[in-house]
Amino acid sequence: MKTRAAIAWKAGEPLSIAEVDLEGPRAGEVLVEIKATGICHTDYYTLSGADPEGIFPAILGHEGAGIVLETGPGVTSVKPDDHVIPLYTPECRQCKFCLSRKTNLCQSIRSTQGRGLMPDGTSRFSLDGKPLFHYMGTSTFSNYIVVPEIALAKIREDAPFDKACYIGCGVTTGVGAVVFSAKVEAGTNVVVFGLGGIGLNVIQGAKMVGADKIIGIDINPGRVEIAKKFGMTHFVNPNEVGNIVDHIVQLTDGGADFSFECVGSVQLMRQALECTHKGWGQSFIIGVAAAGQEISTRPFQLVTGRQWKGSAFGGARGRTDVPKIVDWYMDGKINIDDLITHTLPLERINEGFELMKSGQSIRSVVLY
Ligand code: NAD
Ligand code: AHE
Ligand code: ZN
Repeated sequence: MKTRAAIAWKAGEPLSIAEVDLEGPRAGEVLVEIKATGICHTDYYTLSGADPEGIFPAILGHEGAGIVLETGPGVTSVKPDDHVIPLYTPECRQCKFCLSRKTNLCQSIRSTQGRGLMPDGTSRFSLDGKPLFHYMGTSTFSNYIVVPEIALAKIREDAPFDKACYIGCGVTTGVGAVVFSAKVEAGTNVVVFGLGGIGLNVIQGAKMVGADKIIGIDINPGRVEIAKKFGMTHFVNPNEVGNIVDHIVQLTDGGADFSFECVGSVQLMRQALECTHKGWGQSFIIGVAAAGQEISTRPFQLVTGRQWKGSAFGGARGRTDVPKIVDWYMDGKINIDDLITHTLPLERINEGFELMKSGQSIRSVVLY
């Protein structure tokens, strides 16, 4: 079949819209009509050329929601007309990682996914007979996609696609980092570096679990109002204080219990670690730093009890936890609507990237 898609031909160049060929689902695969997709900073990161796994030409996008159209042989967990969110972190429930119960990082198809291919080592997308690469196993910048069954969370049918798509990455990453990865306790102090599409979800997760001080840090003062609405109690603009670490340590009487880096800057990752409390502070890296970047700190920071950790997809097990997060949204426990600042047709997807880069948008959503 044909599908309309935004193609990333080359690093650093705008996406171009074209009709591409999509092969039907093979064994264990599912054809999905994508109804809406968010634009996440990670899409920009890969498009920029900073991603060591970035390959071109590819169809980017990993924050979608849609409807199952057709299933391949052997598929049992979804059927046509089911509403689904594609998962860049699948959940096979059989690999060593899934069975460990210690991580959400299912590895059953990670190596082919990282090479832009389906689990059998081929692509379903092509143009003029030449293959185009998949991206993060999802490629939601295409109106129709083929994905492995284990990479689909079935969600309730009354959840609107234009909001549910954001649960495919940003909402789950931010709220999940608080709830699943850090298990933030009520009454603790939380610091969030970066108040964008991820950081604001960390803020609302921290508020949801009853954190005490919720300190937001951003260089964009335009983020203050929305962050307060989502639960931020204190704002710090690093350009307006001397030493940001000292400032936070003072604000929190010795350091934060938890910090989250949601920018992708190795300098901020260090500050995020060092502003946590001696003896027990935990700092979670969420931001994705460019190829070649490395983090550093004095080992003394760890000797004295601070812990440096990371969180991917909020520690969520996609098929199990994503439907629960959809319920949280539908029950009014989390707010998605106010974070989606712009909606665009696929033809204007490049404007969505510009809005993110210039700090004008929180999330732009493409509607098919
Ligand atoms: P975004 O562009 O919406 O937000 C980034 C925010 O950081 C903006 O508000 C910006 O003003 C702020 N910022 C930039 N430089 C800063 C600085 N020096 N100090 C303080 N604030 C600064 O991006 P996003 O979609 O929220 O993504 C954030 C990061 O998280 C990216 O690196 C992205 O790749 C990563 N990410 C990781 C995961 C994961 O699973 N680990 C999932 C999604 C996104
Ligand atoms: N290819 C990148 C990896 C980027 C990365 O860390 N991705 C996150 C999700 S970001 C979503 O917006 C993730 O889930 N990582 C775990 C994994 O297995 O990729 C790079 O830098 O190499
Ligand atoms: Zn993302």
